[in-house]
Amino acid sequence: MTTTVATTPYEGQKPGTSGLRKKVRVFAQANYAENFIQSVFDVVGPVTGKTLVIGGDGRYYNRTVIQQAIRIAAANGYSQVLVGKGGILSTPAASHVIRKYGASGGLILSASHNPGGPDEDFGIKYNIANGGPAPEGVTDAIFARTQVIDRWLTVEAPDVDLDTCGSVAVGGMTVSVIDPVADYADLMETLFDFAAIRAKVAAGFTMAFDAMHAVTGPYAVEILEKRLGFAPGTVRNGVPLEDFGGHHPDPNMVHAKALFDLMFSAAAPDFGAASDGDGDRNLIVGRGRFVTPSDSLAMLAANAHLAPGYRAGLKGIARSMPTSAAADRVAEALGVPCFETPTGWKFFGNLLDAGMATICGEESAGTGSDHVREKDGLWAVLLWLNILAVRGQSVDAIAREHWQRFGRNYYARHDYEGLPTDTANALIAELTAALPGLPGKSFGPLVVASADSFAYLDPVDGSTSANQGLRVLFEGGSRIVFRLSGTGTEGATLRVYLERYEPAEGLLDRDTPDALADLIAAAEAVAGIARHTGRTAPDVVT
Ligand code: G16
Repeated sequence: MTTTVATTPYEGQKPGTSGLRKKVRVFAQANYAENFIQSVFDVVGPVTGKTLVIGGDGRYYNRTVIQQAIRIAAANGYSQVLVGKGGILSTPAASHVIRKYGASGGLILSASHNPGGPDEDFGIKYNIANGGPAPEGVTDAIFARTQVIDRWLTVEAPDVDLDTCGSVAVGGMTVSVIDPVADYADLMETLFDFAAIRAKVAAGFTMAFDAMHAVTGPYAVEILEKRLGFAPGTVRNGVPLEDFGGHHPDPNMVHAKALFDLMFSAAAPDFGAASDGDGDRNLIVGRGRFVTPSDSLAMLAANAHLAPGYRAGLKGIARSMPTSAAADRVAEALGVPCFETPTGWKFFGNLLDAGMATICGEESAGTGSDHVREKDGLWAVLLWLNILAVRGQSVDAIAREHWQRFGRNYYARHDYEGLPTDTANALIAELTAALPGLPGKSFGPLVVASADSFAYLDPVDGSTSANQGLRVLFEGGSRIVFRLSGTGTEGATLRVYLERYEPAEGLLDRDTPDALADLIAAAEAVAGIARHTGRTAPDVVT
């Protein structure tokens, strides 16, 4: 029996870069999650007879919202819900399940790399039938719906046992609890040369994978330890915890410090990697060699043909605008197009669907391909392993050869977190107004070639997205990008992306902070970061 529950709108249910992310205590308010989920179904409906996938990264409050979503889905007329056992599905696995079972979409419950727990973050994202994040047209419509919603629908039904695979009826709908790992692991076997990697492991190749007590633990144990033969214990922090063990499940040199320290020590294994809260980000670190996400995209693209799934070559490469231009040089050498999109994986969906790009990547530690419509942490790790197995070289040697061929894009991102929103907006407004006067100006040895606010024209559907970051480009290929994060839950985060291009015949072995010193000074001079924020150093450097 369907029940209609009267409600009133909540302010601020606007999906950001990747869905609606708020504190758990915000989501826990009466009707808050229900309003948002019902708004999604109202926008993407009619949903009668359709299949919905539900999964999350296992963080605190996942199970509560999954039970709510199941009842609301039944009341709205879905015929089937597929949910990962334990409520778990990594974001790339959810994307695959949506595609494989022909679902009309999915709810992914995650706040990605943000911390979890009763006082921390939660999130809900809707993905469409191609398996990818809903495009802006859909998220805008969902937001509009949340502003006028006056009821949500539910059925009376007990909670579904999420810990036992099998099917049960909820109202007139079937809920199938599925193995969250099997389909995804099988897909990976079709893309990569598992036999070559297994042989390499059998010959003594070692790795450390930090699952950060997040969703990839069960996937990594199955694939790395069971199917590829890495020693038990290769996967560290492999049990998903609701609060990620009290840490930020963000695979960077700050939050995966233990892995970094190991990889730069005498005890380092051959290869190190990590993934984030929901399994879509990756960290790649060889023995004594960190590979920036931008470089990783370029190196993976240059070597992808060594893996069975990409032997036919790439149709194109796509990267978000703040990601370094290292991939552009690879695309040029391969004779394929390189697309520059706004930040957010949702902008890659059309290019992948249209067969215009095969590999995509972002500076924020996301890389992926047309096998799903999300970035995919373990995919990147497995492609690296495949390349290492075929080339028989270290990560460091592969990186050095790459730079000797293409030049090196020294790169860093400086984050200023928890700024008052007004302060951050004032900085951006002032800089935006100053952009037209910058070309021709010098900052130390750097001369501004051009400056603009990035806007994107989607070549597939003709839609435009304006105000996607401020770019200051210097002569010689260096640049600074300023942008406000769209994934935080408190105040504003200013991101400053610094990139310096060093040609192949130049100095390829400098320390990154040293190589970027002129750009760091120019960023301060151009934007007045200290003047606006009172901060003299970033909170996080990645
Ligand atoms: C999300 C998006 C990514 C984006 C990242 C950073 O990642 O899916 O495409 O690059 O946010 O966004 P921002 O700079 O706005 O914080 P995730 O891993 O958080 O879902």
